[in-house]
Amino acid sequence: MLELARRSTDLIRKHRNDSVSVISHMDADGVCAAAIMSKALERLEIEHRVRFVHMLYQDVVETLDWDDLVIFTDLGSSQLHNLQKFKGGDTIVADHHLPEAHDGWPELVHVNAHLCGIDGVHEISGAGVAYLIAKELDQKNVALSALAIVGATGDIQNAWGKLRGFNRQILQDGVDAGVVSRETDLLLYGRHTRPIFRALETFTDPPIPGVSNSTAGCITLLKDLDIPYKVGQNWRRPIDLTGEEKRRLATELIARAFMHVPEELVRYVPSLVIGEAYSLLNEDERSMLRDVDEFSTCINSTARHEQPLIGFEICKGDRRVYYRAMLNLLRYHRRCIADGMGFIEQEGLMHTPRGYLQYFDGTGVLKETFVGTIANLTLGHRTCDPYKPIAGIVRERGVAKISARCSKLLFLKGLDLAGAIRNAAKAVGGEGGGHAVACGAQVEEERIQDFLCKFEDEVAAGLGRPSVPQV
Ligand SMILES: [Mn+2]
Repeated sequence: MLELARRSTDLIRKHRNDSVSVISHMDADGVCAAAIMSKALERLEIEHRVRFVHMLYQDVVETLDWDDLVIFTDLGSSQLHNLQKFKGGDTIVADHHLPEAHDGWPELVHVNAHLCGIDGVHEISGAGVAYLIAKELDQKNVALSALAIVGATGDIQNAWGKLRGFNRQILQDGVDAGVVSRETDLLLYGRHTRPIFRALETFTDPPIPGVSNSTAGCITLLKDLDIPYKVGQNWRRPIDLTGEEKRRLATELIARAFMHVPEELVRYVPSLVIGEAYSLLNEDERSMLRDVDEFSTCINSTARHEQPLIGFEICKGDRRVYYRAMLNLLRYHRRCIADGMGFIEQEGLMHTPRGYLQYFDGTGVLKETFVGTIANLTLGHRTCDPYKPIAGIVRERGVAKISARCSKLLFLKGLDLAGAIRNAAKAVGGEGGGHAVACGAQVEEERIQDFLCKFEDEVAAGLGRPSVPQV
């Protein structure tokens, strides 16, 4: 990997005074990867342009400009066949998705984790690969490890309750550089920003009886455990709890989850309640950007609303104009969520014939880029069986786009939802992929029922497989 990173740095230096562009994936990891690459290029005073795309489909590639050096981050590896027009030109593909073979393109430097014996699905992200190149360009770029951690989290590579494999080396770089801290903590969302009872009520994977989705229940729980949720006029945040209070709370959360979770999944519960949490030490203590998980969610929402440049500038350090723009976007995001969940509430969910899968069709109501967010939240909603995957569909111009999500418990049990959706899509002439608990596909609209049946078969088979080894 380092050898390939070195070859890319040679190529970057060679084009110091030429036209350079960075093309990246429009998701949290892709935005972080582009920001890392852009910061590294700026340090060398190399001018460059940045563009974000969903996928490198043929029609998208047509619209990309030909520059003296083109750098793809967090995409490219699995769609090299669509990049023919860049053949013969200096190109870097820095990616962690499963690569396809290529030949007759000696100018291509293909930096892919899988080609170096590293598990790109779980152990390094696109931002991580970009970071390795940045670090090779200049050791001072170690501070960018913070963004590589945000990117890995965006791709849910911490689904075990902590980062693994190569990501841990990057994490260590961040700790050594003083930009990241690592703590064992309750895995509550909003550790630095939300009152403890709010953080508790939004905890839904696994569902905790009397806690998930229940403000009153959370307040009663805290009272019963003798954990004050207010000091004077101030709400206490998860981060404000003492170690002893956290232990008491964790024990109770795990015990309650045990009552609800099916027996075969019980052993995975503790790792979803307690795990490693990461903080970014250069961010304000009460900021949404302080916790890595929240940071990545912020960046993810900019990408979901097709405003990745906002996320990109935030990653690069802007805390003024773009930060305000992001806050506005998040307000809009919350409104979209409320509307989307209202729709789910009203319509309810449908089920595939064998009952392994639940789904909804948001055509005409939900934006295609937003259906995944709603699928994710629906998983924690009372109308949903949290122990079965859920798919959200949007049909547009004869094409059905599907986003699927499942509980981390199913992933820990061994279900690879991305593999399942890829196989199912392929079986009906479509395309699919993504991450183990969050993925998507597109198929022809008239094949949607066939697709759902195939997807269900794949899920059923996947749940029968042995569990992913724990590290
Ligand atoms: Mn990625």
